[in-house]
Amino acid sequence: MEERSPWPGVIARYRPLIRLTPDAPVITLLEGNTPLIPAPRLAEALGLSCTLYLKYEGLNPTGSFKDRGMTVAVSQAVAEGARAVICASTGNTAASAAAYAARAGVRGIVVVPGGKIALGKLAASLAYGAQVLAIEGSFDDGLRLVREAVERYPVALVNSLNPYRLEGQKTAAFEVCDQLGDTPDWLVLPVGNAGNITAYWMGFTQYHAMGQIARLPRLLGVQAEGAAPLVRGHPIPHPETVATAIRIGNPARWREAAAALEESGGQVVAVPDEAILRTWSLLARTEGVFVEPASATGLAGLAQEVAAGRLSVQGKVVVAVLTGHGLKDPDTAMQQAGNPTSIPATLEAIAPYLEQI
Ligand code: AN7
Repeated sequence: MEERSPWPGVIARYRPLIRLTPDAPVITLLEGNTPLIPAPRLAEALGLSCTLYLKYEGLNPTGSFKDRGMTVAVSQAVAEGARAVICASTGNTAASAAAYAARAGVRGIVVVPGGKIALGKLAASLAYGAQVLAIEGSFDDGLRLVREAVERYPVALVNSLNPYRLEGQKTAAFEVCDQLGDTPDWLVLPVGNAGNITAYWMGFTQYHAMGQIARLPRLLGVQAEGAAPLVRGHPIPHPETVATAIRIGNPARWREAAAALEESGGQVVAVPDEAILRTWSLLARTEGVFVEPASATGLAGLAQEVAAGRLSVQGKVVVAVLTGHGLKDPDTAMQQAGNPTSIPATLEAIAPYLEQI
């Protein structure tokens, strides 16, 4: 019989490479080990003559990449005696913090921009039993608020300002290299608060320094046009985009992200919401991969730059990080994809649809 070695979660898998107090209890939902899916039909539809892979992070336990960082941040917080964790969030960090707080048996408090987070994220955060505080304000206002709150109250901050979040999130870079058996030429991803791009670069440079990979990838960071502080070079006071996950005007990891982009010889670009939604639809229809709009942003930026002749990926290996699951944002999906066709339960009624085949 084949020997069974179940996936142990990102801390146990990469423990020697992760900074975490040695005696910390490991609070895990067995996150990580997400598939790297070849996407030839999508590459063709987007006009990309590269070998394209999708790192489908929506398959993490709470449906986004945030779980990789949250397992480490909450484990460390519990090791330090925290009885509550807090974050500001556009939704996915909230859901992840709420789940790992429940798993740890500590309180979770999440601050979200009122009316501006996707339904699946709100539902999940409430279901996990977190205290969900919807503010009259943006994500950036929320982040300011929680930074002030942790100065006064004994509660651990689990936004990506917390270095342990990055320690966990960098494991996605290790996985990409382990799965490919090589370094991709380009890693493409959406950028909001800029924690993820910072963490990927930490992971790649660490693997490179260890001799696990022979070279480093280039990074393509993509923002929504209405929320593109890194591209514009200044904070955006009132960011707007259909991709609510990345509706962020003043990223906490701005400096680190800019350094990573520069060191990698990469680029940061902005795309309009229409391009995000077009790419979102293509992902689902050409490859059967359903993501939330923010997750389509990276590929929309790649396609835009290649079409404009500003970037060539011909013959290259490109990994696009799909950060969150499509079920997170059912409202946008329904608005874009339309309603089902209602018919009576008869063969006559169904026949016209089968005759079209
Ligand atoms: C699906 O949940 O900031 O650049 O509060 O949910 O590391 O912020 C979410 C960010 C991309 C951007 N894709 O990553 C939050 C939050 C999805 C996301 C990003 C987010 P960062």
